[in-house]
Formats: sequence, C-alpha cells, structure tokens
Amino acid sequence: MIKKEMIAMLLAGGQGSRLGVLTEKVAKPAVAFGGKYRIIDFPLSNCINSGIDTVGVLTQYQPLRLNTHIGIGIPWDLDRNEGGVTVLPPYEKSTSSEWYTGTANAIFQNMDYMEQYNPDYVLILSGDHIYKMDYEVMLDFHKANKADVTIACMPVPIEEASRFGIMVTDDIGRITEFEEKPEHPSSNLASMGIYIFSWPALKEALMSLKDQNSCDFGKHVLPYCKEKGERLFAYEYNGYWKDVGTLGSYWEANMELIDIIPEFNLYEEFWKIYTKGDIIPPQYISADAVTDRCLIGEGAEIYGEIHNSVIGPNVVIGKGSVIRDSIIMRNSTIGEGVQMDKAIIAEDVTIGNNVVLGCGEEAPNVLKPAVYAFGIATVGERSVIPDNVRIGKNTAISGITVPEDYPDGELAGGQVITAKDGDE
Ligand code: ADQ
Ligand code: ADP
Repeated sequence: MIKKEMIAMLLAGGQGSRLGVLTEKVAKPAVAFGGKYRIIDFPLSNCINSGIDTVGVLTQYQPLRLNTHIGIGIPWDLDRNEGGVTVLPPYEKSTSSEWYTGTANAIFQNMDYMEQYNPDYVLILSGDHIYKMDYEVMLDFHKANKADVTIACMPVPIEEASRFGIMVTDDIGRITEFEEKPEHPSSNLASMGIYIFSWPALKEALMSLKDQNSCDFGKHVLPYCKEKGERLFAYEYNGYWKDVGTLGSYWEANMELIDIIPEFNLYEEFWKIYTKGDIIPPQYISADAVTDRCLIGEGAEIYGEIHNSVIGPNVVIGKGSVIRDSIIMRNSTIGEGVQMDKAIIAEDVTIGNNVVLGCGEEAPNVLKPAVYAFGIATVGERSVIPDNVRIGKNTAISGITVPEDYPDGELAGGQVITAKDGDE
C-alpha cells in the first residue's frame, strides 16, 4: 500500500464573488497575479518547497483555466507516479451525487482519495492566498504538541478581526476559544484557513458531521473538535500573508511586489515560485517608452509610459499612453494616448485609442458597493473598449464590447456594465 506521511488538500472551488468581473469566467485561484503567475502557484509552490508531493486540488466553480494551468503538475514537479497533483471536481457517485456544499463537505466527498495514501496528517489549504510557508516546520510544531489539529494564525488589526476565524490561546499555544467570523471578536489572533489535522481526528470529525448542511471547517469542524476536547494548537506565522479575496486586497498585493523593498520577494532563490511557462519572446521596450517601478512580463511591447504597475506577458502599451498604479493581465492590448489610473485589466482585453480609465472623481458604486470600491476601475476578460470612451473609478465592465456611444462615450464612476447593458 502507498504511504504518505502528509498529503495536502487545496480548496480551490469557492466562487470568489468579491473579485467581481475578474472571476466571472475563471476560478479565483486561476486569476493572474504578479505579471507572470496565477494565484494557485503560491500554495502549490509552497507544497513542493516543503517536500509535500501529494496534493489534491478541489475545484468546482469555473474550473477550465485552473485545469489547463495545473495540467499534470509538471511546473511544480508534481507529475508523479505515486501522488503528485490530482484535480478533484465533484463527481457522481452511485448512491448520491452532490455539489461541494462547503469546505469540509468538499474534503469529506474525497475521503477515498485521501485514504489511498494512508496519511498520518492532512494539510488543508486555500487556493487564494499569497504567501510563502514551510509546512514541514508547521508539521514539526504539530508533532511536538501531540496536536489533533494545528491552525496557522497571525495577529490582524482588531477592526478587521470579524472577517476571520478568531482564536484565544493559553500560554503554551493551545486554543481555548475559537469562533468563526465573530461579530464581537475576543482577540485579534486570526486563522489563516491553513490546518494540519492528524488523520484520525479529521476522519472522525468528517464522519460525525456528514449530515451537517454546507459543512465548513471554520463554522463546524473546528468548533466540533474543540467541543470534544481535542488538542487544538495555534501555529503563529510571522511572514507575509495575504488573502487576495477582494479587489482591494488583490490590487494591494500586486502593488506590494513593486515596493522598493518588497516584503514579499519573488526573487528569492531558496523559495522559488513555479508556474506554467509558455514559450514567449523577450519583452520589447521602445525608444519612446518610459518605465519606473514596474513588473513587466515576457513578450510585452511597450511604446508608452508605465509607472508603478504590474504588466503581464504579451501586453502591448501603445505610444503616448500613460499607465499608473494599474494591473494589466496577459494578452491585453492598450491603444495609443490612453490614460489609465488605478485600473485592473483582465486577460485578452482590447482598449482603443484615447480611452480614459479610472481617472477623475471617485463615485461610489451603487449596484455592488461591497465589490467595486477602493477607487479601482475593473475590466473583465475579453472586453473591448472603443476609442475615446471615458470610464470612471469604482466601475466594472464585464467581458463585453462597449458600444461606442455608451452613454455619449462616457461611463460615469460607480457603474457595472454587463452584457445585459451592452452588446456581446
Ligand atoms: P473564508 O476566507 O471565508 O474563511 P471560505 O469561503 O471558507 O474562506 O473558503 C476557503 C477556501 O475554500 C477558498 O480557497 C475557496 O475558494 C475554497 N472553497 C470555498 N467553498 C468551497 C467548496 N464548496 N468547494 C471547494 N472549495 C471551496 C476561511 C476560514 C477562516 C479564516 C479565513 C482566512 O473559514 O476562519 O480566517 O479562511 O482567509
Ligand atoms: P467569495 O467569498 O468572494 O465569494 P470564496 O472563494 O471564499 O469567495 O467562496 C465564497 C462562497 O461561495 C463559499 O462560502 C462557498 O461555499 C460558495 N461556493 C462555493 N462554490 C460555489 C459554487 N459552485 N456556486 C456557488 N457558490 C459556491
């Protein structure tokens, strides 16, 4: 029988609705990041850098690009005869077939997958975090404490604490209280959604809670283990970690890569971030180009000005265009004389000449204030914006060809333009 001491289960099936038009056609873990990568590259690279060679990736929402990206795991050295990476979508079983209704339910439905490796420990990961972590060190901590469950955690500003699972620990790090997204947090020690379970504890909890609706780790499994008096320990992590679940945090995490001394460094030799590499020519910077503080992907052609921005592979920036504080993902083409300020442009977007994007006064987004805020203008995949259109802040365009006269060539800040409003 195959034996793996620890396997990883990577949750990559959430809808990612807070990333708005960026996740309309792709799962959040497959969203491009940092001028070269996709978000899932970070946890996958952490796995291989930590010596974990068996990873199940649980997908469900818009999995196409994620599947293509992961393939058989070659870039992460996860193409193995035993173990390696396996994409695990929900599947039809003889007795019942079910969508993954919650994070723990998703893991429960893959009991057979886990069992075939006869693991001592199971590491549960999220597909939407940017960080570097040595899970081996976390496992040593788990073993040293003879823990049933270890939760990676870090202090967060108290005013943000109600977005997280929050815990209180005693002086040896044992968790005495745990509450998922409490309204009135009793501490600021937040769960990072990264767990090591001893296999018997995980199996027992999942079996006992199998009839729980939308069974979730934070809401059900951890409180259950706590109630039972199991040994739950908090593993405090001190490095860079970011949940890039909102447009604001996604934008910020990209911008932090171009800080003069980045807290999160992509250039460290000892902890490489691996990604699927396409065969792309070198980037071309023309004599007219001006660039400062940018990451620019391979195959990009730059004829305009770029300041403080993250530009993906094969992006073209036309002459006379000025791009500031923006993120432009792969294969997008920006025309000439474009002005862009604090925008996020998804893949395969075409922007015409003299378009003005994200500049001017900030107007609140009335339709989806929880998603389109932070003063960012967001353009979804495959959108086409014709010449001379002006698009305000907190606005989103979702994968459509904007009509030239919509409305009178000016999209005020705070709108969401979807296929229903325009022509597809
Ligand atoms: P959330 O960030 O709210 O809280 P959650 O929605 O539970 O995270 O999703 C966690 C991960 O699972 C995401 O990567 C998501 O894509 C994936 N996922 C969600 N539903 C899924 C499903 N049905 N099938 C497969 N994958 C699914 C969690 C914890 C908190 C902790 C934060 C830290 O519950 O306690 O503080 O993470 O970010
Ligand atoms: P967000 O909170 O931005 O939507 P998450 O990835 O955290 O992003 O997922 C949010 C919620 O979406 C989760 O609570 C999950 O249960 C739910 N969810 C997961 N998969 C689906 C799906 N296929 N359809 C609808 N909702 C889903």
